[in-house]
Amino acid sequence: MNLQKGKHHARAVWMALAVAAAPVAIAAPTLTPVGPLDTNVLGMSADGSVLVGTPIFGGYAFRWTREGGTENLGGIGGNVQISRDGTTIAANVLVDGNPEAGIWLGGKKWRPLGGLGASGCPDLSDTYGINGNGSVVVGLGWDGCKAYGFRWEDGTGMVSLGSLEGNSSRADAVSADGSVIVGWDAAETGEWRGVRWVNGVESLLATPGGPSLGSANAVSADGSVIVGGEAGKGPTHNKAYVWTAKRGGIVIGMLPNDNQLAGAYAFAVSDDGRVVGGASGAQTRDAFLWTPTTGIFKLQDYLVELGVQGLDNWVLDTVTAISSDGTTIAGWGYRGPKRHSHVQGWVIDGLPPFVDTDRDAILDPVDNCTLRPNADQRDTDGDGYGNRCDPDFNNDGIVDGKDAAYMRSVFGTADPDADLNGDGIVDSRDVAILGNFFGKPPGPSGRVATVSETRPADAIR
Ligand SMILES: [Ca+2]
Ligand SMILES: [Ca+2]
Ligand SMILES: [Ca+2]
Ligand SMILES: [Ca+2]
Repeated sequence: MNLQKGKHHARAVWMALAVAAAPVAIAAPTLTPVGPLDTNVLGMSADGSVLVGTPIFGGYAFRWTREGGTENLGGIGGNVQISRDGTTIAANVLVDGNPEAGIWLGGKKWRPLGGLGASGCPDLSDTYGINGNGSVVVGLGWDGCKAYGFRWEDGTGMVSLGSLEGNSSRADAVSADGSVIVGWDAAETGEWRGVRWVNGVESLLATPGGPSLGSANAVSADGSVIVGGEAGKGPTHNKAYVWTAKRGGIVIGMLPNDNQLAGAYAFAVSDDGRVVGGASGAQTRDAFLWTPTTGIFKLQDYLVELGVQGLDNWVLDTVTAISSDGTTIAGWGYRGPKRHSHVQGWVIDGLPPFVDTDRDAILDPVDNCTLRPNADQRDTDGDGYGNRCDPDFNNDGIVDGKDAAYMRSVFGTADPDADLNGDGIVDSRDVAILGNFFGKPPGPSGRVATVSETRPADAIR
């Protein structure tokens, strides 16, 4: 009885401390609308400071910063992209009535980059990607009505990347130094196959016997990780994928969806290749993220768990950009009191690192035992520490003789709190777990500010 009474008192004090300290110790990421209503955010500098986009029906390119807001750059929009260093913006411009890839020169002035032939269809060329310092632009170039991926650089001008069998191709993205370009190459059947050009030499991403890999949409800064869509095994090619030279193509799937038309596309990847983002769904879509241990998950759900405010009126549709370190993520979605009210860009700042230390598919910031695999997240006393790391039954912050005594008193029963491993009985396995924690605090838990983060340890003794 005394133990129980003490337990509740101590828990109340502990929870009060944790709640009071949490806003200081764990600042929630923030969601900020980007650009005017009914525009898409399509690109972001590597440090997350400058974002670019265009209205949903085109018309101009814009540049957005947190300090300066939206700047209309003119041009006609298209696939507006920005160099990793934030200095150079590429988009489509109108030349003699025909769209053409161009580079922004300041104000509303643009430098058109030409085409692959004397005439287009009617586009002469379309922007799709730009490298680290803005010296290389890639995209789709037209020679009459034949279209191929292009690489443009000052000096060489616009050069066709060709294709494997003489069908169409397209260059969608380029590595920081301009040496690796990714995109698609059409088969005789018309199917878009994911490809890369390394110093101009083209190869298919898919290997015989492996999954089909469709259009490649983004490449990591160093060119080693490529992401895209239209991937899968067998007849349905509708999933997102990650490709690396070492491991080949990995189909990362899609968010759960009963619609036969559902599919997922990856559009962005962090520098280390460990955070991938895109869109998944059918008529309506949801922004997703993928990491190696968690697999694919819905971004909006994760943000809610992290305590991000202001999400109620949003449906985050598509991730289009991820900063170098993965802590800033941008895209577009629907904003307003009703779904599909208005299209608007967004950026999320201050995301914690995408680390899953114990590899149990629960990211550290929301894992209630960050160092013990506990995918079920069982926490029977509801204190934010999962049972797997919570032999501190009286919640006084230390696992000691009092906790051991409590476990002894319920040994052989189904006491939920003392059943640390969740197998339905308090037995020697649970005693062993308690033994590992003896003399130590419970946790650590991503859901509770640690003692050192809240206040000096002696304050709670
Ligand atoms: Ca984990
Ligand atoms: Ca865990
Ligand atoms: Ca607990
Ligand atoms: Ca047990």
